[in-house]
Amino acid sequence: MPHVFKGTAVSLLKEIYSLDIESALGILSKHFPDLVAFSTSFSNEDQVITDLIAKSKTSVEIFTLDTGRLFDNTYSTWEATNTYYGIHIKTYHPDAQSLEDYLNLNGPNAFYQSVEKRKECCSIRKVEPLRRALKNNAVWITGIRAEHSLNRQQTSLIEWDETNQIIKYNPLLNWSTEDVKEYIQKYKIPYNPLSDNGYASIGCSPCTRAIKENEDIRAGRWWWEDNDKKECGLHIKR
Ligand code: ADX
Ligand code: SF4
Repeated sequence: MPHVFKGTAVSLLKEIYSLDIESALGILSKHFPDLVAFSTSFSNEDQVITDLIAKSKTSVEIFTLDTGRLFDNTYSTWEATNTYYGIHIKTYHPDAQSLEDYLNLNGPNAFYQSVEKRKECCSIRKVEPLRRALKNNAVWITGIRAEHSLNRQQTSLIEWDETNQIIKYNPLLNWSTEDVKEYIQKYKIPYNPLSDNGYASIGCSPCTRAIKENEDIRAGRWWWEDNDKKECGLHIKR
């Protein structure tokens, strides 16, 4: 495990606070060569970050958590992104035995039965693979934005993630939905076409639906659950 701690996050925040994202990526990569990793779900936010990483010419690793239940459009966006940038986005999969046990016990769609079973599915398909992906890294880059939820409004541009013992960098924290769209249109980069059809936030296909006008950005995620339960465990603060 690299030697990083809460204090490192605080001093890095001061260092990069007023910089543009490409320069900040350069600073982080210089501090932690080959120990900076970006998790992409191929959301519009994540596509912007992938583009900025490519432009920054840093060695930031890009990985995804393939839950096995993503939309076909998400897999196509992944393929298009690999081709566009000439890269191979790394993938982490759920532990085969844990998933097999869960499915044999609960059936294929148990996430609709209870919050507990839904969280167990997220834990096997996303959270445990994320732990493995972050294990030997010092900085984790994500596409979370303050506009997504109240929880995320309490997030900082750079913060210490106690759960994963890692520095977390959220470069688009203060971007609006419009800022993200404008960037994608300006640079004509690949993006998930579902986002043109009301899918404001995109996760696994059985747990995501399109939103109606005036609905909250994350209303289409786990829509059958109460609002305060709508996190899968990737971004939970301890
Ligand atoms: S979630 O916690 O509700 O699933 P959300 O879909 O809002 O998260 O995405 C926020 C950020 O979490 C993304 O920008 C990305 O950094 C990370 N993330 C979410 N899902 C995945 C995934 N399947 N693979 C990799 N990163 C992901
Ligand atoms: Fe399972 Fe749904 Fe969570 Fe995906 S979002 S890991 S299918 S419960």
